[in-house]
Amino acid sequence: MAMSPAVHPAERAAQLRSRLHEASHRYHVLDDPEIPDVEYDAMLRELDALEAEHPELADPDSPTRRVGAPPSGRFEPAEHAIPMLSLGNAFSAAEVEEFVARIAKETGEADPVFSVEPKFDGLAISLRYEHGRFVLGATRGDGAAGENVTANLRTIRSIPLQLRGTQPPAVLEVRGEVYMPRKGFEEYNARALANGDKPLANPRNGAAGSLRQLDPNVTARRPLAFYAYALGEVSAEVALPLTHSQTLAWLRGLGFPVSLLVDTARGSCGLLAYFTRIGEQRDTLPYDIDGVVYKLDRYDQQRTLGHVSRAPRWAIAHKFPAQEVATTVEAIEVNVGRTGAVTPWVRMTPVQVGGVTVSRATLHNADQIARLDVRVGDSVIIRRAGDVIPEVVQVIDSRRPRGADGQPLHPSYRLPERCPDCASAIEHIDGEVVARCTGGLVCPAQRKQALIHFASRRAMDIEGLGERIVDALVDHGFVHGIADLYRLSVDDFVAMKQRADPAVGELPESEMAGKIATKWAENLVTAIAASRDTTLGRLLFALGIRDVGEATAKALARHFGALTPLLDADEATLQQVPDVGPVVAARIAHFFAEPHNREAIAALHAAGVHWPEGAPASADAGPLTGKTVVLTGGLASLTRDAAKDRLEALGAKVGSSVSKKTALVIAGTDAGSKLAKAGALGIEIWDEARLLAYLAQHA
Ligand code: 9MJ
Repeated sequence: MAMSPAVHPAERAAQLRSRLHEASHRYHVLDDPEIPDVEYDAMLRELDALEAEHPELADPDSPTRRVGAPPSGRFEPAEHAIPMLSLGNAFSAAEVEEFVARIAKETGEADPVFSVEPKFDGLAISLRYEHGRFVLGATRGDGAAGENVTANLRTIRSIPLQLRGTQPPAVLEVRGEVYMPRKGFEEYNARALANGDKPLANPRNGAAGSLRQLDPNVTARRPLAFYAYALGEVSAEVALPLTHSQTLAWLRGLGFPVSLLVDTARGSCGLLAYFTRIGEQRDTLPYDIDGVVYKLDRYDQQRTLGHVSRAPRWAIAHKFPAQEVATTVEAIEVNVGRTGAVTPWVRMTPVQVGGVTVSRATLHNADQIARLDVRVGDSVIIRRAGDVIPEVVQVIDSRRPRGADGQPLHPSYRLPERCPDCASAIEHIDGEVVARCTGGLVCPAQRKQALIHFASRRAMDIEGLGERIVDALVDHGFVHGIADLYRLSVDDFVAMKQRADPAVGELPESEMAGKIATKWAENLVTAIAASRDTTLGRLLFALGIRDVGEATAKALARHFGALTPLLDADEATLQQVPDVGPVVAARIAHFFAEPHNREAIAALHAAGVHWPEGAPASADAGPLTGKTVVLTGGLASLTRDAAKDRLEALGAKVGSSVSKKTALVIAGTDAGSKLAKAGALGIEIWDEARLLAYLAQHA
């Protein structure tokens, strides 16, 4: 996006304005944005800088001079008595420090107090109440006038139709954000896909599109919610609080939802600490946020600072690093999973998203490919949320490579008919979203995934046996089935390493062969050997039975106590296990009916894999049955997973947070807030020694 020196500033400004106008039209009027927000922000900043540097380029119609887009004309216009401002942005700690320094200078206060708030990613609206009744609701529009969407807003349950309290103001305008909670968004899209309707691109577009429906009955069926964060016009008789944070508390009292995450903080250190704290919670929040907002708390100080064309000078939005960016598709490939599920994915030009470089994104399934029509060469928007695999969310149609005849250069993508790993047919059953390779265990891709799962931490927990090593073991014929792992020697690993691609990252560099390779191989052999001593629950989970997750595997182990009665159980017996319904019971019975699966289990047994067996559990079997135990802090003599296993074997449910329902808290070293909370709630607390004594007693 950087300006090339060859381009004249006036030309560049014109180019940026035209692109920004187009992007803004697509976003605000058509509800169909085509470029990611970061690109828009970057262009706007470049234009802002250009206009500041070249005052002769000033233009009252520049996109830098207004807040949003004009009303689309589909709704009645609604003028804002007080303009609806947007916020300036900060993208780094340095910009926040600069903002605070400026405010400190202009207010003369060294350490001013700020109201700190999450920045909700939805649609800004203004709600007008006259004598306590909701009379008008409008979108921001261009800041001076928006669209009258009162009828639609009335359908949102978190917007009060009547203020609480006995003496409502003659006029009160409350501003805030309409958003779509993540759960509602996901449920809506699942239904839309099932009904063949167009799914929503993301929760923000979902909120905007839903509010701008001409039929309020449609809006009423969309899962929307509201958070209040600002005031508009307020009639003169109201004695307003002196600070913004007090106003938010007052609004709560009037019946408005105000986020519980709002707080106050002092100085840039306080603001940055809040940014970090909210950033850590971001992925677990029930709604999307794209940053935090800092607002100078005292109204008298806000007035001293005033505002510029678009935004108040006393507030700033501190944005999280982008989660959505544009890049180019270099190839579309498929990956075959443990159950044969075929997942298409794109290899793309590497890009930074939210601070991480990524070069692959998932396309989920064939339906998603058909919906997006992703092709090689396309510019696409990808999104990365938390630790999940990045996904392709949109194709930028206007950037699709086309020939002189205007036709796309590349055809629509079709899933291959044969598995790229074993050439077996790929089956796409009508009504099922997922296509599957029919190769079963002849398919090396499925074998590899089964091995990776078998070795994973929550399964057999073989440290160091990751994807790359499993790939090499299967590709070079060292391992076919899971039991083969237990036959591998140090020499096998060293020989495999010599044959494997020297670039394989997990393997030591080839020059360092010799001693280091031997040490590496010894560690792996030791880790594999250690995994022989396991639990029935882990083994059942490790087998990778479809739909048998960790919790079901543990429930099966507890219920049957031993492997043999489980192997012989029919579907009706299996359904007596908590949480096992007819589908899962059928999967388990089919799995154990397959001779090759029974052989694999026998081979594991023969290779020395063992686990304690006991009597089948009755409903009140374990001494901790029905009790929730929470582990906090570090334990010296056993891992947290091992402690969890042992407690669960005694019937306990191991929880992650302390509440009134917690029966017992095990506090290791450096236990923090959970321990304090347990103390406050009067919950029984044990140290590690007490836990070990108890486990020994009940072994
Ligand atoms: C959002 N989007 O969450 C403001 N905002 O205040 C919060 N937006 C805002 N405040 C004044 N928390 C103008 C915009």
